[in-house]
Amino acid sequence: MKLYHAPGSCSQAVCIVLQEAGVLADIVKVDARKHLLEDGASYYDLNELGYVPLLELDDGTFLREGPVIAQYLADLRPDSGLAPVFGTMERYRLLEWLNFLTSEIHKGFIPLLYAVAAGKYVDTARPKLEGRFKWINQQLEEKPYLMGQNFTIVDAYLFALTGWGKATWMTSVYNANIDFSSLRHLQAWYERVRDRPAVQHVLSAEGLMNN
Ligand SMILES: N[C@@H](CCC(=O)N[C@@H](CS)C(=O)NCC(=O)O)C(=O)O
Repeated sequence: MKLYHAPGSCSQAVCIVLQEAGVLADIVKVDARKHLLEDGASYYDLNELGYVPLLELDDGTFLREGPVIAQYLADLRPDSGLAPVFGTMERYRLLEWLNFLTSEIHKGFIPLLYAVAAGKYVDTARPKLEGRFKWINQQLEEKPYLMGQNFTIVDAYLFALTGWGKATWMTSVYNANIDFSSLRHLQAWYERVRDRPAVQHVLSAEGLMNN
């Protein structure tokens, strides 16, 4: 298997899931802004949509969409606990989180990432995003992870996205800083996830240990 990945992007969540699941894959770096591979080849030749993550399976077929790739990998290792079994109510809870993170947080960042073009839209997008993070903070009041006692793929996804609002490289390149100062449950969760060996491994491989 090969994972096409851009450090610090949403595909970081998939790298974390690979590590947590103990699934081996070659990580192929993509420059997601220039849409180039490290050897200069066009990434569009592999994915005409131009975005990461993209998983190439051993039979040469491709799987797109981060939340789906993460579930596929988690389901390869059912004992990992990274995703509840299909057909259970818990699986629908996981899907509920994945859909929320995709539509309300991941894509909620877009106006901030393209702030110059988006102009005044940032003024409405940022408080909306901060409100969503505040809601997540409340959800974490009485449990260590989003789904309860165990780390799952939704924690990996939220970790990558929360990093966008916290990391100094992001706030200097973009205008993506989010005020997390009063969200202590989210802060504690962030540190808990960051300190997991699999996450440390991924951050170190991406050169993002100091963010
Ligand atoms: N729907 C896709 C969106 C992925 C996405 O937005 N990837 C960003 C990085 S976080 C990217 O590669 N952007 C480059 C581009 O769209 O050209 C998914 O959830 O996997």
